This record gives sequence, C-alpha cells and structure tokens, in this order.
Amino acid sequence: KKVFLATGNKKKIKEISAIFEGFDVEILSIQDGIEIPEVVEDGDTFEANSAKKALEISKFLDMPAIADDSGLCVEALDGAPGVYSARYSGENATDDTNNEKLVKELSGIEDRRAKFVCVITLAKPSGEIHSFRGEIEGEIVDTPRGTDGFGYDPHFLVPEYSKTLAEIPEIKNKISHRAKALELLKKEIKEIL
Ligand code: ITT
Repeated sequence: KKVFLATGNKKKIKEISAIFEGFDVEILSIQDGIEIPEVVEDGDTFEANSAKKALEISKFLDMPAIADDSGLCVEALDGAPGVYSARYSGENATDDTNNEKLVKELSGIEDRRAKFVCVITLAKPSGEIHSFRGEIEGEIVDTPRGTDGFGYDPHFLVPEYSKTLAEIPEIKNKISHRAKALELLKKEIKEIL
C-alpha cells in the first residue's frame, strides 16, 4: 500500500519516514521526485489546515495522501504562534528569526508553559478524511540547546528529561506531538487504505 506525504518540509519527511520505518505502508514524498502545488493554509485550526493540505494533494495526485499541520502554542501568549508557527516572524521567516521573536515576546514573562500540537490527516481522492491529534507539553527556554530537530526544538524543554527536543532526537520520535498523532494513524491506516 502506498500513501503520499504532502509536505514541503524535509525535516517532517525525515521524522515521519523514521516513524514508519519497517511498517508495510510505503511513504512517497517530494523526495521521490513527485511535484505538488502549494496549498494555501488559511484555516483557523490545525485540523482545518491539515485536512485542506491532505485533501487537495490527494485529489491532485489521485492517491491517498497524509498531511501534517503542526505548531507551538504558548500559554502566556494566548496560544500564539499556533497555526502561524511557520511564519511567526513574517513572510521570509526562518527557524532562527522565529525563535528570536519567541524569546523576545516572552522576555520578562515567568510563565513558560507551552505545547506542540500536530494534526495528521489521511485523505482519499473520494474526499474521505481521517484526522489524528497529538500534543506534547513543555517549557520555553531563552537559551537554545541542542542541534537536532527543527523549528522551535532548541527552545522547547521537556521537563521529564530536563533536555530540549533538539538534544534528544531518538526520544523525540517516541514522545513528540507528531509521534503521538502518527501512532493513532498507524492503528487505522491499513484498514482505511
Ligand atoms: P508543510 O505545510 O509543507 O507541511 P510547514 O513547515 O509550513 O510545512 P506547518 O505549516 O505545519 O508546516 O508549520 C509548522 C511549523 O511549526 C514549523 O515550521 C515549525 O516552526 C513548527 N513546528 C512544528 N513541529 C515542530 C517540531 O516537531 N519541532 C519544532 N518546531 C515545530
């Protein structure tokens, strides 16, 4: 069975492929030379954007597709950057400029609680969709630590390990928002496809 992973983010492809390693569903992506159009993410929720990405690409390729919409929600910032996580610092945002903005917004604020959210959607060309949500709680630290992972990982401390997600790549793929959503998908994917 084959499914297309509808993302332009190579770090997501790496993490999701690792989680599906040894599982007998074949994951295709842009790294197999398949080109896909850009999907406009104009929804207010992770669920809406995830479903939109999966559905549009599934119809475009006429095969089942998976999409990942994810982001960081910071308690003291009323859930920001949330669905705007990728573009937090503007149109030409990079992980570095996003992290700079995050640290600045939290300066002088004691409450550091945050969570990562991931909504994975599996869509079929018929329009059928199945969505799965995973979350991980942590705390934002001002000084980045670790070089693995991507995005906000160097600033996201996991209290149970006293390490940021960028310091614990093998563990990240077992405990992360993405890992949790994908575990739920794995239980059902073979039946759905
Ligand atoms: P696609 O839409 O093509 O999948 P994207 O990077 O634009 O790629 P999103 O719209 O879902 O994906 O934005 C997710 C952003 O949230 C991402 O760019 C990171 O800044 C952040 N993020 C998501 N998961 C993360 C993780 O595991 N670790 C660190 N940051 C993460």
